[in-house]
Amino acid sequence: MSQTIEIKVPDIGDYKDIPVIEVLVKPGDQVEKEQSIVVLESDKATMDVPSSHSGVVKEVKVKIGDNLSQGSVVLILEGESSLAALTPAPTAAATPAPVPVSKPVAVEPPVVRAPAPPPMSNPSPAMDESLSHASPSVRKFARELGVTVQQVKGSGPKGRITQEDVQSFVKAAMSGGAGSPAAASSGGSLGGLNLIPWPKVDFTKFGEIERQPLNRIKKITAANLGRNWVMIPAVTYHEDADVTDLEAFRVETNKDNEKRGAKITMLAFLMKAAVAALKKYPEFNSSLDGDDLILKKYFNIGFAADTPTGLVVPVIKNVDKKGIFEIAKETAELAALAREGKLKPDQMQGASFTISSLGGIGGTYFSPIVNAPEVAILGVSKAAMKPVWDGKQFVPRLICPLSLSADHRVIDGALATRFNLYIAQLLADFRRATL
Ligand code: CAO
Repeated sequence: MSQTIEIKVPDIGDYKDIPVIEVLVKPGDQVEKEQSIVVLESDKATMDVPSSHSGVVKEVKVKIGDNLSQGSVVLILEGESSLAALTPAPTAAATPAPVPVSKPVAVEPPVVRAPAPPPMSNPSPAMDESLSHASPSVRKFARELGVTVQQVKGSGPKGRITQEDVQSFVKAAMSGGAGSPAAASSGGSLGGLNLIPWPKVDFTKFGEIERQPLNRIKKITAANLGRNWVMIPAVTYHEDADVTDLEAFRVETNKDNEKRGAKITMLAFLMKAAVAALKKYPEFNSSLDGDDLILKKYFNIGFAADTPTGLVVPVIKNVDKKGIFEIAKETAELAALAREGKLKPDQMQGASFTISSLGGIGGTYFSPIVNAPEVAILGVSKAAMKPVWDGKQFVPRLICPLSLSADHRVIDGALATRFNLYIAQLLADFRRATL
């Protein structure tokens, strides 16, 4: 026996009235549980809404352009009786969380983040994207490249836009050609750089090759990092922090807490030190908005997390109000979610400063890329024992390399050096944070 089931939008955090940009099913389609049924896109993130049940689509209740919130009915399914028995009045309550399909604004940091990259130019408000002839897959392809389809001239039947049209459009844009989105947009575009085209090489002339398409996270990361690298005049400042005592304290505390299963990490101390430095030097906790500087009174710290599919930047909110154990636990949980690809958009938003810690891997120093619209990022490499002159002799100390990249439009070199030095001093002696 089958039963009619309403499939609703599940909990999508603070998001409300989010436009549908793609409907992925039609009446008569067989839908599996957790299969994506519509795609929503806010100005911050794109998310797939999954079906809470399997069954056959009886009716699609939404269309492109409709605004949906938690609880909006998306589909009517003809489902299996066993499911219906479990949920006599089926609702979206059991629906898995929507999957953000655009993630970080990956670390930006060298990092990727949840927001979709901004379009390469703004569509005219008079234009309705749904009027452009393009299939959902071509629209998706265009969105991944940051192109709005109404900018593209279609060469298919009845002016239909093909994937090749989108590719040609992007090529023209990359070479700064007329009609390119970059050339068309005002300020902040890359078109003004008037760059020569990217070198086109037939690599097979030199040996065997394999072509591997970039995954979605990598494409979004590339778009964000490319923009940040070109648009932000960043300088990287290096400092050495003596973490001998801190590391000894951390190891000792972890021994004491082993039975509780709680572990404190260097990253948690770095976050606390970063917050103390942000409070002392508020320009670092800011964003540029035209000729204004937005100074933030909250202290949310993003951290670059390496995942099998690319870089993402989960965000720990209100670090100033949390203890070291709590921060360590939350970073471990968010890093695990990141690796499983299960971070929700709001878990990757709202950072005021980012830390990119490569210390668990190695390295001496590096130049992290500022994660716009933040104005600075702290890169941390592997601490190592070094001989340090104490005035009378060389003594072995555990030295942690810090690399701070800062947007020079907001932060001068002297200020950046003071900030970096202050973090190093805090790591050497956390009592300073209480002064
Ligand atoms: N110096 C020396 N050792 C360090 C260290 C440092 N600065 N930071 C961490 N370690 C050690 C820890 O002590 C730990 O050792 P034990 O297992 O013996 O205790 C080990 O490295 C792993 O540390 P951890 O479990 O605390 O993890 P983490 O805090 O180093 O990293 C996370 C967490 C999410 C930041 C990490 O998994 C990650 O993804 N790092 C990569 C980030 C990245 O890719 N950044 C570059 C972005 S730009 O391309």
